[in-house]
Amino acid sequence: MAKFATASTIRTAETRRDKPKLWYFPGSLNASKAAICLRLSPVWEDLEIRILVFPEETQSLEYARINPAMGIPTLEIDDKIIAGSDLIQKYLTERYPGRGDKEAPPRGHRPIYPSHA
Ligand SMILES: N[C@@H](CCC(=O)N[C@@H](CS)C(=O)NCC(=O)O)C(=O)O
Repeated sequence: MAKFATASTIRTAETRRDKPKLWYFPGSLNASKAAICLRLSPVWEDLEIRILVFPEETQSLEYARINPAMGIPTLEIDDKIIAGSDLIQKYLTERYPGRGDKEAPPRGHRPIYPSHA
């Protein structure tokens, strides 16, 4: 039975991946957030994307083995299986920051658009 939101988790995989793999469903906003984070990261260049059909494939045994909560998205990267866009964003920012992460203005920096108030 589908829920509305699933917990984010990070697990250690049995084998280390050379190439990251994103399990993605186009209708999921959380999957879109993860895809944007990946797009900003250098790992995008060598990313495998598995597009899932909802709910047939997201609730399949194959996917349950990757993500037992069967939520979307999941990223397999290095020796990790990361479920949830929030943890995917954190991992990429820490391990594989892209120009967007490194060059983003710090909090409190002046806004892009000047205030006319
Ligand atoms: N905490 C996760 C939530 C992931 C989540 O709940 N995804 C939804 C789709 S946007 C989902 O998989 N729903 C199906 C279900 O809960 O069974 C995140 O930040 O990505």
